[in-house]
Amino acid sequence: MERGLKIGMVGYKFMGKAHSYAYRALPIIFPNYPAPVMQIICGRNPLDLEEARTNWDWRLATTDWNDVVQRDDVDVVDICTPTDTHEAIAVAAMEQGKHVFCEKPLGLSESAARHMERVAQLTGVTHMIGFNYRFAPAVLLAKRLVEQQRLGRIYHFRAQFLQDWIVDPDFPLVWRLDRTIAGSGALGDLGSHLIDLAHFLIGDIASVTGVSKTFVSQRPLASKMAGLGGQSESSQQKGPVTVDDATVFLVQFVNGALGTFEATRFALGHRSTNFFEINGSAGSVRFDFERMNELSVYFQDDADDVQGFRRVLVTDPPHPYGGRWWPAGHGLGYDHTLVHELAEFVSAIEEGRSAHPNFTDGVKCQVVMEAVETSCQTGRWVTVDYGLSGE
Ligand code: SOE
Repeated sequence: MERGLKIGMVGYKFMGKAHSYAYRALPIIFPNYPAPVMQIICGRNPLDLEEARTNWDWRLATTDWNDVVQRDDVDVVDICTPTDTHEAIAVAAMEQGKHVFCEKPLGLSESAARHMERVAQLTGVTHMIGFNYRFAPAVLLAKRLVEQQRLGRIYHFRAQFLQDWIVDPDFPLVWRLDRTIAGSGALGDLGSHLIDLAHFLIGDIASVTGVSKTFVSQRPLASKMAGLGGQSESSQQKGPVTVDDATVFLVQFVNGALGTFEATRFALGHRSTNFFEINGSAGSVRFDFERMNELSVYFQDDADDVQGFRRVLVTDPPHPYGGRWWPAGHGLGYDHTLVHELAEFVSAIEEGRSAHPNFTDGVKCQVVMEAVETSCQTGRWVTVDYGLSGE
């Protein structure tokens, strides 16, 4: 019986490539975890699919995800597809007893996400969602400082996820701009990460108020499906953008802290700025993904003549994942957060425990996003009711 976890992955664009890379690195960096076996990759276009299979060294390939979920030689299904297919693939896979890793956001709606969570609980499989920024060492250090009360009582959490890839009005109408496929725009694609970080670092949210905008409402039809980076040829015909280009919102946390959030694809000059700052009664921290190996910290009890934010390079042995990769001073990147999250997933499967973040975190995120959308439509504050059936 071959050891290791046999992976069936659905999707081969940005996330499919990133996860393939992470599976390759896993056994080198986490040799004591079950080694992933890259068994079968699934995608729609046979030519692109075969190129992905050979380039990333997957054993098999299929254009039918039903094949992936039904195979006896697959233990895990990794869903790297657009949002509209998450629910069907995940439910079918879990009903076949497969463990499931699903990219964010979990589903097209709160009800879809709750269905996925319910099936995960009924089938008892290990389930996880791809909120990868939790796994940056500097983010984990910020969490440690909050949990150890070293920032004191938390007053503010401010977070921004800023991109600019569709500022050009001639950028074509790709799937991320179609509500029926993506579920939402900047809110679900970028805001979901910020909401998860808020839950992870600060706690539950009591109420929200928001405003969203679609700056460019019509775009050239994409002559073929293209992803974020893939420039598809644009036709002269135009179609409607049915998602938000930007959503900004305020939250009141259950613990009394205030939150300000900004998710936009129209922040010209920001390729993928993912930033948060936490202000407490005893200190503050600042994380900027563009300098992801650093955490800026401020502590009130520093001597009066040296008060100020200082930079901690989060690569030393006492730091999260310190020493796991390289000696102190050698930084990590975006890809390392994916290796960390997949290490959490395979170790949870091996140890028979819950993985975190999981589908319950996905449901909580979906609940907050729908509250924000309701507020954007009504112009009022909306109370958040997680109504969790989970653990
Ligand atoms: C595109 O906006 C995107 O790839 C998101 O979908 C990812 O979740 C984020 O990590 C980077 O930007």
